Amino acid sequence: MVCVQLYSLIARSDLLQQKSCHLHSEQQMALLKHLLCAALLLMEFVLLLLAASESSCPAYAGVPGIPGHNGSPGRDGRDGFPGPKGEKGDQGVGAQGPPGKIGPSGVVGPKGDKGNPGLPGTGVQSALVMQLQSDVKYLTDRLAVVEKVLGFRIFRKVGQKYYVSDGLNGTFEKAQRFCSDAGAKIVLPRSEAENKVLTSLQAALKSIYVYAGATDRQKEGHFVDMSNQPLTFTNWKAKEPNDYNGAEDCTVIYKSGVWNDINCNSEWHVVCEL
Ligand code: MFB
Ligand code: CA
Ligand code: CA
Repeated sequence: MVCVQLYSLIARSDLLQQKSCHLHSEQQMALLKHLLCAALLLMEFVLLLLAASESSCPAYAGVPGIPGHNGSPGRDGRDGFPGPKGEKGDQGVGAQGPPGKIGPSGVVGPKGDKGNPGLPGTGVQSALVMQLQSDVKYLTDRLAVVEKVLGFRIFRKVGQKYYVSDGLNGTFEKAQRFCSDAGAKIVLPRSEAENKVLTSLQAALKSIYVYAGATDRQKEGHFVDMSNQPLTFTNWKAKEPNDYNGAEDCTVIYKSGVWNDINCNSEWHVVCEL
């Protein structure tokens, strides 16, 4: 209740202070006016202090002030509404006009030269590709063979084959393992020509006999190659093979080129073929 009384006193003194402090000077009240203003201000200040000291009073909102002077003019507004359409301009001078319409088709020209042959059809292309793949594989395989051949001390080219040797001596078993480890087989001439090449290599080795890849260990008197295939070419010496002492199941080739069956545990030069 105290607060209400205080606030109503403040409000009334505030109103009185606003009115009296704006009285016109003609009424010869200037001195009184200033004294009255100061007294009212002092009283408002004291009343405010009293209100603030009443901890339970809510904050005083104050009497709304007299409206202020007009503010400065605002900034220019947005552009105005578009004006009316202008008149059509004069014809441009020297300006490039728009491209003309497409003209009528020309007269058919003379027949052109004969074109180059077209690419082979799809079927032909795949055949070409397969052929190329086969050629590449062949060349790759041949290169691998040549690289092996270059690993030996001596060699001779025989058609698509090579006869190679390091001048090693050994039993048939040792010869078979040496050639197999080198990715090769024991030599076996398949024709008179191949047989002659082998003798030239034996001469270079100063060899008497070299082992050949043919035996009759499976069936006496029936010589087969290392793939157990019957021989298509032989050059047996006269009265050979004779299974001398019943213990001759391997084959050697003499430096003259004739063949003889021999004991497999005897030691002779090793020549391989790639
Ligand atoms: C035989 C021959 C055999 C032995 C023996 C010394 O020929 O067939 O293989 O080389 O001589 C007679
Ligand atoms: Ca025999
Ligand atoms: Ca013999």
